[in-house]
Amino acid sequence: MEEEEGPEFGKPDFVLLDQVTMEDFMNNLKTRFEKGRIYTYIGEVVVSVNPYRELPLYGPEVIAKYQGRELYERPPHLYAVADAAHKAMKRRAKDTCIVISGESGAGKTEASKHIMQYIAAITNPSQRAEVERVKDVLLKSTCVLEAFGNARTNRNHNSSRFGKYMDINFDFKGDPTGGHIHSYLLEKSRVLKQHSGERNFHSFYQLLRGAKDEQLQALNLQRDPSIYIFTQQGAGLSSSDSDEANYRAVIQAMKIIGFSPDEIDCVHRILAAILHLGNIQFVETESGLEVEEKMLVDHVARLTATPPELVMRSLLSRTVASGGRELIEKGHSAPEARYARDACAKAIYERLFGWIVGRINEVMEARGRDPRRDGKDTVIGVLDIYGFEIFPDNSFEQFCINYCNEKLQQLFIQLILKQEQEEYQREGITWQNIEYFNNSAIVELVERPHRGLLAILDEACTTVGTVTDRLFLQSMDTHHRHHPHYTSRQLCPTDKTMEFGRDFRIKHYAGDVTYSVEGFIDKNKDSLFQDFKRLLYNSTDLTLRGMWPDGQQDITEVTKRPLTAGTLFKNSMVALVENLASKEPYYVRCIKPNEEKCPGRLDEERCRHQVAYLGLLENVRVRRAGFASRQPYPRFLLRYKMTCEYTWPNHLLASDKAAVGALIEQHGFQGDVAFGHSKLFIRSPRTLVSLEQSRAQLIPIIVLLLQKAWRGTL
Ligand code: AD9
Ligand code: MG
Repeated sequence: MEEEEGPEFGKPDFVLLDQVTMEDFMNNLKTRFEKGRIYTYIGEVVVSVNPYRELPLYGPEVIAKYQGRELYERPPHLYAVADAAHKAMKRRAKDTCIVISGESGAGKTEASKHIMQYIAAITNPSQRAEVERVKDVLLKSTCVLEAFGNARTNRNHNSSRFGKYMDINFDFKGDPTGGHIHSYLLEKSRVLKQHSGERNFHSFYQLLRGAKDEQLQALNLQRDPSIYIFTQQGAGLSSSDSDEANYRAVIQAMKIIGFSPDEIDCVHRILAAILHLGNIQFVETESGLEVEEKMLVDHVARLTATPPELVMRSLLSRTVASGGRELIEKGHSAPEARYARDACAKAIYERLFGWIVGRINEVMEARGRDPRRDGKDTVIGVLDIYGFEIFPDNSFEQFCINYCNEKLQQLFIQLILKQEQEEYQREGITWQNIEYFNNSAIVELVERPHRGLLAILDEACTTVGTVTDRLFLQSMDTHHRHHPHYTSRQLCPTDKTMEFGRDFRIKHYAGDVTYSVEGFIDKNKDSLFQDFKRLLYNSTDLTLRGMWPDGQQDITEVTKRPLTAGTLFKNSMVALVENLASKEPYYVRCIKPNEEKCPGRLDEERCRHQVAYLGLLENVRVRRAGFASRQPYPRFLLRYKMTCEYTWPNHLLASDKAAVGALIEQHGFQGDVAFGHSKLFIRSPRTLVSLEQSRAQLIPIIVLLLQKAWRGTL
């Protein structure tokens, strides 16, 4: 690598390790990390370790160094991968995707931002206005989505609580013409409840902290987050200085994207309505259930532009169809009313988030399509999705997130192998299959029709009568008592780390996770009474009304059961994986160096675990078992021609391939290489290292000779 420094900085590619053991891998990772080299390759995969401190690795000067260069010409960097994806797209009209994975706090979102910034910086040299506009929206969308979809958690102060896949469309010049964001499973339960030390979504604190006094008054809000049940948990963390600045930044970003002042106002009213809704309490009186502070209902009604009496009615009762088409109003008990209130608060926030994503997509809708490609643009997709999660208490959300990671891991292994195999075929080189850990049994356990855990959960949700979470657990136990990746206390009575009738455990590829079934059925059903939907659909605020199109249905028409949250998630994952599989993938594997977010400290035990479950050693082995390196003949010559008398300074052979053949023969490496149609394949990293050494020894001599030649002393 041209600019890579000496051995004290470790190997820039794990493929170059002398041996592929965990020890060697960790030593290299550590050596590099301590020297501020947070990026290392495995072939074309970037392994990134979160430094938790600002490093001088980014910005226009660094970007300029990577632009248009080949991956191995510069020290490992995200920019190189972004450039490779962009080049593949531009030169070969290939759709590509960059998949960023790693656990919470490992640096995925930061990596995705660097990648976007790189792409924005290297495109549109002619400064076309419409392309600049698309770039602005792309970059600004991150700030808005983070405000509404990120929150402070114990693992990460700016944790993405949704999965994000963003397609960027490019025209034939390689300039962005539009984009589309898919969001996955927003953790909406956070609206109601946060663990100790954690916060609700940033948006709430930003509003409370950043809005002017008059605006807060108009929203009937007070500045102190501890007044609101939804923001008073996570003691001592309620707001910070950055909330105030971010409030302004988000509004600014929304304006640039194209949100109208009315729309921004509506967003704030919705946030305020949710806060008021959270403070509504119910009391049982002799005349029935009542709301304690009626004023709050008035606030909610005014902020959502709905009649207060209807808000009150939706909180205290629900409409049910009794027999035929007759509708009756059925009063809630206090727990039912609390449940309905919470479901409503969560749903309003989720719809708001979905609407924001939709509005950004409207603005980014691809324009200026390229007629030379039958109207089809090429695409780079960037996936920044939640990493594997193991908490002390794991619930439905972790179950979905970990299933998502199983799917992505499966894809990773398949594609890395597939890609290798395809390249060998293309180049006419024989290849032997490599064995690797196949996690498809775990994916099947979760998603298989009829017997998979999601199917069993759906069945429990649609069974008439009261089916409890406990019965759901029993059903899983019955179906999977012999499954190698499934267990529960019932099936393994001696294991006291699980609770009877509550816990089950999945042996994930990344480790064992114990899930509590409590709340699974409820979260999967994800039901919201039609009364709320109708109420909000009938709002006189057109923006808000637009978020509730399903509210126009009459209760008697709502016969079809909506798809469950689990099934919707599964479908979206299947579609995502299909989409990724159709593109040329690039991978960024992020590692979190320590739990304490401490700058520059690498906790070996934690990293070892991540290296293991990300399958990085396997990745190195696969890469080495095939060919450690491959280079087009002209590039190879450019780099190493000085090491051979037949090729320096220029060769006279029939082709570059023949010249490379002569060079390889002179070094005696014939047994270690294969000659493809357009590329040289080198099996052992040692060969490459040896070539690099010869080159390094010759460079000073050549420089000296050149200097002499210039001075005319030669
Ligand atoms: V989560 O799954 O969304 O909870 P991420 O996205 O993997 O997680 P994130 O990118 O948000 O993690 O990084 C966490 C924090 O680490 C950031 O807020 C930064 O403070 C810090 N970080 C991450 N990457 C870098 C970096 N390249 N340079 C400096 C970094 N700091
Ligand atoms: Mg993130």
